[in-house]
Amino acid sequence: MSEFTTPTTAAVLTPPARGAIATVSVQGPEAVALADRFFTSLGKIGVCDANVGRILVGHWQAEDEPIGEELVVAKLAPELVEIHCHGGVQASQRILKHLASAGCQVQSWQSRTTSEHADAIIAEAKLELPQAVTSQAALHLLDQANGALTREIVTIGNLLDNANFEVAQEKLDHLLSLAPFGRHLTQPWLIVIAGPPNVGKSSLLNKIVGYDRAIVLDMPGTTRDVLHATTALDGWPVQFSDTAGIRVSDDEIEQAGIAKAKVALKTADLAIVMHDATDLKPDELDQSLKELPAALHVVNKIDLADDLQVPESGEMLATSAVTGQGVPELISSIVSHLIPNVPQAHEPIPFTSRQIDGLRQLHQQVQQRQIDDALQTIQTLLKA
Ligand SMILES: Nc1nc2c(ncn2[C@@H]2O[C@H](COP(=O)(O)OP(=O)(O)OP(=O)(O)O)[C@@H](O)[C@H]2O)c(=O)[nH]1
Ligand SMILES: [Mg+2]
Repeated sequence: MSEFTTPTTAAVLTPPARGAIATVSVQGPEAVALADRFFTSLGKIGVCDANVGRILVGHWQAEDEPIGEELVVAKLAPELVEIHCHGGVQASQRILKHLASAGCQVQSWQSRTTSEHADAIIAEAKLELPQAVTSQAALHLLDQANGALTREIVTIGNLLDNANFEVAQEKLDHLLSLAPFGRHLTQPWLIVIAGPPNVGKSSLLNKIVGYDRAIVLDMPGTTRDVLHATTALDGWPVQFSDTAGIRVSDDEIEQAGIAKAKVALKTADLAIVMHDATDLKPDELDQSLKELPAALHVVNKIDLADDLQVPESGEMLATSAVTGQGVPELISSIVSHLIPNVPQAHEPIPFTSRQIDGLRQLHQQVQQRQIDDALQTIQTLLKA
């Protein structure tokens, strides 16, 4: 089939996991002929004779194989056929193998998605959508898949064409301010729980995620490795990391755990630095916990401290990881710290590093009034 100028391609659209049904999409001038080569419908209607929109039930079998499969073929367009076979990896791979043996090009669903969209940003949104782990994150990505960011970038291009540089610059400033939010639509915010030993770090993690993720013991130095737990706060994806209590220690394993805790703190979007209400000594905190760029300080075990005097310097929240007191307020603080301004529905948001890098470059070009270069950057952003 190499003589065809437009290739016919096949892609599995469903994930390679256990499932009832898998879908193989065949697109191109030979799509219908390829389906007819392996498929016989129950009503003996060929896919070539079926009207567009017709769904056919029948039998799929390669000539050289002793056994076939009952499945459904849908003719979605004159050059687009979907084969709905049994789920899992084997059945769909077998169909791909048959199609490939007849000259069809096999492609990934990602390549198929990219090739279906001339607009690079819309294609990226469609590729990222399956990675969204919460419905709120998915809704914002869906807005971008429906063209919100593309339209904004086109508007910025029009502003540049009309020498309206200040407004273009304002729009770019706003878009770039949403970049951290956009990146976290598919990657959870990283929150590291840290502090001295035995203050209740693991207990707080367990309380927030609602199950016993970490071992809790009344023994300083219980947690050694960094433990992760993923959850959603107010509908936003977050990953908590529980860490070893930071103190001076001779124990080699504990030292290794403390080193890992310090590394985790460096990559955190937010640190929760915990203190013990029954032994409150914020001034004695390890230096590594004092100079964090983004931290919420939490005094835990308030159920044990009737006359707790929370230091006035800096904001401190009070919790009990045992009774749950103060935990909802802590969660609200975490969310408002990570996402001070939740974008409106349908708002344009950059969400991939390619887009963010491109917008930064564009921002610089507009600032320096390199307008021809800026318009070129816009073209590249929209058509990768
Ligand atoms: N009463 C009370 N006890 C708590 C609270 N939080 C933790 N504890 C107790 O304090 C002890 C230590 O708790 P952990 O959660 O293991 O403390 P940690 O900070 O993870 O300790 P390390 O892993 O050793 O650094 C356990 O006995 C917990 O039950 C709290 O809010 N109130
Ligand atoms: Mg612990």
